Amino acid sequence: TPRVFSGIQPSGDLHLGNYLGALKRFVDWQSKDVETVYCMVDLHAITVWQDPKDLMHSTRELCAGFIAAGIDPEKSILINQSQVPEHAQLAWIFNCVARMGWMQRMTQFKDKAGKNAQNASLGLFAYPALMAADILIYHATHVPVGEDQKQHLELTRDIAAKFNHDYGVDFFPMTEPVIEGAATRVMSLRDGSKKMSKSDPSDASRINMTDDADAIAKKIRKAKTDPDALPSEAKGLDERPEARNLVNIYAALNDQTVDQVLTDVGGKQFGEFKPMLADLAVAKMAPISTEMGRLMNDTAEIDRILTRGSERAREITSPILRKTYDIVGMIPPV
Ligand code: AQP
Repeated sequence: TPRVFSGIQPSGDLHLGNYLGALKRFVDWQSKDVETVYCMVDLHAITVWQDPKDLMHSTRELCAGFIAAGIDPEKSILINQSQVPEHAQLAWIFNCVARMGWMQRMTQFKDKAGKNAQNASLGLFAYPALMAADILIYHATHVPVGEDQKQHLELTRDIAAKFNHDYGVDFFPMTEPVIEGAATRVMSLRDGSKKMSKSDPSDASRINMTDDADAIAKKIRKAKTDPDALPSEAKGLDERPEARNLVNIYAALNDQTVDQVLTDVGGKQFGEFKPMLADLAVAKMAPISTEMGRLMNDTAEIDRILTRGSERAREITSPILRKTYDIVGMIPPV
C-alpha cells in the first residue's frame, strides 16, 4: 500500500499557511486507502537556535495542533522525530551519499543562513539529508507539502537514486511530492510577495492557529489589498498578489476552486468580501484553536500519544534501518 509521510517543525506558532498547505491536506489523506505517518520534526527545528523550554512547549502544542486539525492518532502514526532514532541514524548515512554541491544549491539554506553562511550550523546545511531520511526510513511513496519544499523533495529523490546506484540495489523508492490545492503557498497578509511564515516579525502578517475569533477577524479586516473589485475569473488576479492570496485562502478554507469562488464573489469590493472571508476563517479556525487549548491542559496525555506513536513507527523504521546497514556493510544494530 502507498505510504504518506510529512512533517512540521515545532519552531514557533503554527499559522494558516501550515494549516492549509500541510495539516488540512494531511487530514484529507487519512480518509484514503493509504498508511499515514505525520511527524513533529524537532531535530530540524534545532538547526537554528531554540530555547529549550520553548521547544518542549512548541512540540507539545504542535501535537495538539495536529490532533485538533483532525489527525486521529489511532489512524495515523503521529510521532516526534527525536523519539524515533532511526531518522537520525539513516540521516548520517545520507550525509555520506549527498554531495556538498547539491546542498549548496538549496534556496532554503541560502535564505535561512543569510549573508553570514559561515556562521550557520552544520545541521542547517545538512537539513535536506535529514529530511530525505525522514521520508525514506518509511519507504514513503507520497509526501504532501507546500510549494517551498519542492526543491528538498527533488533532492530526496537524488539521494535515493544515488544510494541505489552506488550500492547496486533497488531499495529506496522514488518519492512523489504532492503539491496541490488552492493554498500551496499562502502569502503574508501584509505583503503579497512574501510567504506567510512563523519567523515574520509582524504578527499581523499571519493568522496563528492559536488566535481567537476576534484576532482572526481583525487581521483579515486589516489585510493589505488593492482598491479594485474582485474579477470574475482566476486570470483577473494576475499581477494582484494580495487579492489572489485572499481568494486562495477563501477557496482552500471552503474546499472550492478559485474559479468557483470568483463565480460567487466576482464584482464585489473588498469591503464586502473581507467580512465574508473573516466569517469563514473564524468558523473553520476558531474551533481548532479552542480544541488545541483544551488538549494542552493535559500534556501527559500528549506525551503518551507520542510514545505510542514512536513504538508503532519503529515497527516500520527498525527493519528498514537493519536492511540499510546490511546493504552498506555495517553490522546490524541491536
Ligand atoms: N505560507 C505557506 N503556505 C503553504 N504552505 C506552507 N508551509 C509553510 N508555510 C507555508 C508548509 O507547512 C509545512 C511545514 O513547514 P515547516 O514546519 O517546515 O516550516 P516552514 O516551512 O519553515 O514554515 P515557516 O512558517 O516558513 O517557518 P520559518 O519562518 O521558520 O521558515 C511544509 O509542508 C510547508 O511547505
